[in-house]
Amino acid sequence: MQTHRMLVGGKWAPARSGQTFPSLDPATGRVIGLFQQGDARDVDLAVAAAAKAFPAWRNTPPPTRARVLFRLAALLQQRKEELARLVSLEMGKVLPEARGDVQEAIDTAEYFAGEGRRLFGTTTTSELREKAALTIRVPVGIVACITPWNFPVAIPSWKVLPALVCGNTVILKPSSDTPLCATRFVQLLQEAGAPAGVVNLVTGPGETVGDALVTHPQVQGISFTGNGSTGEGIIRKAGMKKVGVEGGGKNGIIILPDADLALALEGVVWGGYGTSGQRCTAASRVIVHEKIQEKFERLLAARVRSLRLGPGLRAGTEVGPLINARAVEKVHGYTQLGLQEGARLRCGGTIPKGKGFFYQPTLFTDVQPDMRIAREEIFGPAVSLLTVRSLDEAIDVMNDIPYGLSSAVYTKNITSAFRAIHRIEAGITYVNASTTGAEVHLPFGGVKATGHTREAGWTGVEEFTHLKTVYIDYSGRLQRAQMDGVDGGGTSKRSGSPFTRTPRRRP
Ligand code: UN1
Repeated sequence: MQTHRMLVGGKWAPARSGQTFPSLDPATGRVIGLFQQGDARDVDLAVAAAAKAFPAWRNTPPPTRARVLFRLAALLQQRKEELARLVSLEMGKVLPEARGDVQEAIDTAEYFAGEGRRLFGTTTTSELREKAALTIRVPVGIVACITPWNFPVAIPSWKVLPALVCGNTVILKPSSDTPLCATRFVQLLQEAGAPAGVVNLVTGPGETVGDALVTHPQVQGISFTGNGSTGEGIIRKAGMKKVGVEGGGKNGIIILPDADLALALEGVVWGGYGTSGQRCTAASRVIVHEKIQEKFERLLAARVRSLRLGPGLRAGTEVGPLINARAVEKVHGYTQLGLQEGARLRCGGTIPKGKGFFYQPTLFTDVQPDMRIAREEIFGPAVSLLTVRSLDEAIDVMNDIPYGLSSAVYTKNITSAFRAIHRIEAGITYVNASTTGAEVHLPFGGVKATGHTREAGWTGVEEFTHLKTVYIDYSGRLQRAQMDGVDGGGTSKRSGSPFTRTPRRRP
């Protein structure tokens, strides 16, 4: 059994605790590697390494920093298949989706490598003569990226790569369910030429490693994706640090009577059961118009029953395992709850016998908007079907939850589509496409209990920089904003202050 180390200041090091923890293959429950059980002492060392590396990295021209990302994109491309197999092994998603996970990291590396020659600020006018006004982007400093297990390569890339190109030094704290993918990702970054201390990896529990990062006085920025209540805790503890939080969703798909039903069906199956429902963007509520409810329900139940459950690495598997035994318990708990609440279990709802952390794809119908199964994030292959009488009611049901990440509407009517776009309370709305599948060059994030951070695309740059506003006065005289420019840019009469002279006349 291989024991993996953490990366601190360019060296692969053991944890101070001397302890390790295992990472499991969720399809079998087998241990696939041992990882360092880091704690606050390891965080201190990693922060010291990141602090040491920061001045040189900040002063490296962004196009030079970006070369690391270009090289990483090429390495990820070369090793795509090997990495995808690792993602499938450690996280459990089916191989074609695992390839998508790695592809998302390649796309991200390419996008943010290009950012090395952009990092745009804004140039604007001044109210005063012979004065320039502009903004430049400066790095936040030492940033902690705390990442979940469900996109074990893609999400670290969303955070670490923009942070690097923007001139920050980084400490990555991956989920303890997928440390092997994070270790490979960081090894590739090192191979791509990230200097010592610029990227550090500390593995271990959120309660110790995560907490130490969030409260460390030298850590200036935190980017977290994961559980909503952990995210809220981070916001409370982080004080004045720059914090980005994405804390889950309860995403819905509205299906109107004029929709292409076959297309909507594929969308619901993909959004609801793809990645075994373990995406923040997964579709866990289907809000169907009563005119088509019966037909749609029948079609959906038949399709869900036919889904092939199995190991992610087995060809032909459509739904892989859940991440761990706790997840199986949680999803099953929601099945019990749904039954107690009076929803109708149309299919699934059972834990298959045998090894691994599997759950039968589950469909509840006759679900009411106030039931907990319709409001809480289950993060598993469980979909609730709700019936409505109109678009207005559908939108009300869609919005009547704490979260606001992704959403979708299936309709051929442009008026209905635009009404939905404008009125749905979510960070993302798809029209005639499912709730998952965000592309890396667009902002990603939510509203309400999901959090309000936007990451990826140009908002990835915003997340990992501060704007500095710069005024350059080349007039050679004291010019006072809001006073001297009021009547025509520096030619106003003296205001009577002892600090101003009458502006010099031009020749
Ligand atoms: C997540 O689950 O937090 O849009 C990210 C999607 C993926 C990313 C999901 N590109 O489903």
